[in-house]
Amino acid sequence: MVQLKTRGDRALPSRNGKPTLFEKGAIMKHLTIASAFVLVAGLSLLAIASARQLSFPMHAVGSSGESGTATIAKNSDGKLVVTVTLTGEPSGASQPAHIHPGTCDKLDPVPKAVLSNVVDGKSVTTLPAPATPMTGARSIVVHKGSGADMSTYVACGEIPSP
Ligand SMILES: [Cu+2]
Repeated sequence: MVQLKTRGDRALPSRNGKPTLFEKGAIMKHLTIASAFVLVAGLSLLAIASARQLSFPMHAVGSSGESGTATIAKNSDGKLVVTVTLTGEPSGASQPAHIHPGTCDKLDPVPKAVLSNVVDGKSVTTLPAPATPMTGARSIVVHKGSGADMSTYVACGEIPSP
């Protein structure tokens, strides 16, 4: 469920993402769990405690052929950096990405947070530090495009539950 990595990218550059709807509790809850895991796992892992990060798969939806990984990490300012990396995105595409309530099999179509578009297979968004608890499942969803293509999902990944 919770994977910890020692990647050194927790100070990823902030881009254009200015989410207004982010439901803040979700990520913090997971990060708290990740931190607890590090402590339980022993002193040898203390070195990576400051780089705590969640990583989970982004699965292709339908025949999109787009899949990859999402990570949620805390940066040095205490903000959260959400990174989505996909292979198979069509060349030149700019695909909207959101956090939606629900699981990938049963998504609420109304997003809770707006992420940066996925361009060249990557989206990086810095979100404010969480303040309220999460209720229910949350998933990162990538849409085929804007307008009519918004209703077509090309990739989805469920934020791991405790
Ligand atoms: Cu969406």
